[in-house]
Amino acid sequence: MKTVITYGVFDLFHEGHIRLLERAKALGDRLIVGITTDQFSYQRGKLTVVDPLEVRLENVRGCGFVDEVIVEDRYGQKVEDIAKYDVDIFAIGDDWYGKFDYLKKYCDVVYIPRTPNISSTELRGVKYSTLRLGIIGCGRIVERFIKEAGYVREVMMTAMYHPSPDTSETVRRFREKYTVITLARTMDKLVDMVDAVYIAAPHGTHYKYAKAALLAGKHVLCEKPLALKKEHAEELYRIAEEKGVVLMEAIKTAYCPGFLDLISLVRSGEIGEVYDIESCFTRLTARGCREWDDHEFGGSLTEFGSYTLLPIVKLLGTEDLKWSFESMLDENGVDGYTKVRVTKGDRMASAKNGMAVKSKGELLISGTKGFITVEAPWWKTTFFEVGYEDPNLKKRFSYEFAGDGLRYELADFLYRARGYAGRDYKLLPEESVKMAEIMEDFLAWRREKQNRG
Ligand code: C2G
Repeated sequence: MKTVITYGVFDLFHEGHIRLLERAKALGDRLIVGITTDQFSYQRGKLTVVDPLEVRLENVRGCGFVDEVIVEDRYGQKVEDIAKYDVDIFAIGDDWYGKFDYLKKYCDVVYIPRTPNISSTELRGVKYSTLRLGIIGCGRIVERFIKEAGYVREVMMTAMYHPSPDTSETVRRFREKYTVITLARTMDKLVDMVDAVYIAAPHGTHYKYAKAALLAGKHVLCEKPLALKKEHAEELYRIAEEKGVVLMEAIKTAYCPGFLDLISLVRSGEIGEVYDIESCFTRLTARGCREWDDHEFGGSLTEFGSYTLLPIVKLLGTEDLKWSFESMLDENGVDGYTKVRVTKGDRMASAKNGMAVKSKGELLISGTKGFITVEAPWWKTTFFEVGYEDPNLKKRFSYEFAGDGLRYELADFLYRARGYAGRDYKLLPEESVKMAEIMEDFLAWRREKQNRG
């Protein structure tokens, strides 16, 4: 009796998969198939898997060649499975040629020729056409974004808009580098050319551009902060709903695997009731850039507050919050360091933001049963520890945060733009609106402080 094992995602189950499984089965008597969980696929960089695990398991189980189906959820599992299931042959498509030679120590390894001209990626492209994305602005983040979009596939940057393309040196350099991205001379032209818009223009322009794109019926992914007035943020979400399009604030932490797990863990009651949240984001920022020069909307809170306030609104909720500010302002009245204190009844939180002061970028959540410390830089949430009264109970969790992490928000945006329901728990409109309200209050408070001199 010869046991064969193979692995895969098996998304949008197709002819190529069936033929692979048929030939794998023919290599022996019993075929086991390991199906990758959504989370593990995500970790391996497959960010746009469509079918849920249950569907993928059913499809493979029902194809007629498979004797047993198992779930693969971690690196290194294959070695363990080979021993556990007494496997004789490991089989895999030859797109993986050579990659699994290390398993030859444990069993035979067979690479099966891949069926040409069919793949899950192509099927996704047929079922859902590639999302054409127009970019507004071309600052530092845009280049990172374009690079990250390469990992999401199925998204293509096709056009860009800038209010003064002929005089801006940045636009000139950008166009030289990205020749396939067409320059749209007006916002109207841009929205005509694309399915969705990514806004990476200066803070003060987000509302205007987002509104124009939403009114034109386009999905919008907007850099943080989405808006600097509560009313504006509310209006944008209302238009998005009326138009049936997606509006997402691009706070990358909200979409990254570690942070999502952290929030679920706290919500499951692991550390009891949360009474204090302390978050901090500082980046020493040289003078002569937008963050300092934009006297109206620049500064440390508008720059980093979307990160530091995120765990606070997620864990304390958005109702009945009160807040106050302390800031260090420069000669132009721009805050180089700001601390926001938030309370909700007897629960409390603080958010530290700095461009002129350096501090440790940690997140600490304190509850009635325990606490969580997220190692700096916490906004990537690659490692956190859960501590209790009894130090022996300490638990540790680690996660991937690939590249610049923008791929996670972009993959989510793509999912939602394609109409998947139930995907918008990661950053709720009311959370985004609450952060806009806090920033609006802050800017009013800062103006008053500036006027008082
Ligand atoms: N396949 C094939 N022909 C195609 C498409 C896929 O033979 N036209 C094979 C792949 O080579 C793989 C299997 O079908 O052996 C499953 O493919 P995917 O679902 O794309 O999974 P993959 O990412 O290749 O996962 O660690 C290895 C992975 O688990 C394999």
